[in-house]
Amino acid sequence: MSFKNVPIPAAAEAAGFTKLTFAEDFETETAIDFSGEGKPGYSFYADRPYAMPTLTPEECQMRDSVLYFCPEKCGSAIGLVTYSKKGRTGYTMRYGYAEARIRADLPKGDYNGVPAFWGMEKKDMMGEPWERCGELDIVELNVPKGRPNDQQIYTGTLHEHFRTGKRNEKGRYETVYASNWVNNCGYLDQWTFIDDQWHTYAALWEPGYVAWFLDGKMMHSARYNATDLPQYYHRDETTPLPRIEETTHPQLAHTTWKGAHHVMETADEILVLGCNKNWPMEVDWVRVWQK
Ligand SMILES: [Ca+2]
Repeated sequence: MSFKNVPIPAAAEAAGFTKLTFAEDFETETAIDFSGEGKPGYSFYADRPYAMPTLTPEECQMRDSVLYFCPEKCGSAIGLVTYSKKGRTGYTMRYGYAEARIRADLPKGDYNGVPAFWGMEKKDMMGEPWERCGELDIVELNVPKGRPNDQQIYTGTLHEHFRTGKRNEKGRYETVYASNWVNNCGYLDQWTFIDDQWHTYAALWEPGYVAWFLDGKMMHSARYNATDLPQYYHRDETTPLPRIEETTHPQLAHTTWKGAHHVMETADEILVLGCNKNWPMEVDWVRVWQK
């Protein structure tokens, strides 16, 4: 880490998140552990959860303080992670301001992982049992539905995943429904198109509240609690976005949206960088500011 005199983002400072608790500039060999063993002292780990193959140095090249990330297989945008399942070491986040400077070109064909900087609960990535699990997508680039790969758009989303708690015949925990995602850009009035230049993507996460930022400007926010439906807002923070009040899975009808995302209050999020060789991305740095 070589982060002296890094300016605190205005939104982070306003929330009291003035301590830099994670910082990676992709300049030194301690940026990524390729050993597959999960050795302490690295920022990112190439050994991945969910029995995915360990990433190789060819897929994660570093030049001139930039990560050129083009993983061959990156289902669900799971690439480099800040916590190693094998070594049980690394970084997790609960509350703070997480940001990354990222550049991506348009997709060059089929892809199975979009350029993304996001967080998933440690208990899921470690293969532990859970019933509800929170996911914080700080940024995912997407292509508008029904259009060719000629535009990339910005999305920032909260997901809550549900499980029954039972194991299937293979011993894996049964997931009955995942992602009651509410606030993807499809629910905003206008898409936010992203060009091929560098941009800074961030999320501010406080108890009951998440706000998403693009180049320091708030894009949208969400408020949630344990007893009501989550509410999402336009960037003015006063105009509510429409709620989605149905679930697509009948087994969860009784829990429909109630208290969705309050699970985040006990979430330790492992941060993830993901993309695909047909939709690679470059990452200049990743930082997290906390109290
Ligand atoms: Ca850098």
